[in-house]
Amino acid sequence: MKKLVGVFLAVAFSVVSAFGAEALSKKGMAGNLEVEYSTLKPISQGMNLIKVKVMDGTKEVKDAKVSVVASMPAMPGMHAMEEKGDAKYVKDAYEANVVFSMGGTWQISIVIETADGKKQRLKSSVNL
Ligand SMILES: [Cu+2]
Repeated sequence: MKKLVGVFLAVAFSVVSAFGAEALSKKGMAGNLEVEYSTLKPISQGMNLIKVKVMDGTKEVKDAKVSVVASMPAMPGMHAMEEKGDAKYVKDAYEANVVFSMGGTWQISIVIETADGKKQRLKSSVNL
């Protein structure tokens, strides 16, 4: 009986943590540009849609080339990994699909090349 209660609690907790996990939303600067990146669902192993908004002061930048690079340094038994997603401007934000092939901490680099050819980057990280 005790064992059964334990199993029940484990299931209940995993359901709570699945629903309790929050979608990602982070902000930072890439040079003089304010960058916000977010996901609709909690970030997880596999393919994730990442939305990126770029502001130059109060003006939204919609015509830049934006890419999202996720990388993880080598660890014991695993070579370094890098995934790149080129973003497209869709409706109200740039969107990129990025694959996280394993759990852990990933370095995120969002590269923004504005129409004037200037490249600026936001460095961040996510945990999954
Ligand atoms: Cu790894």
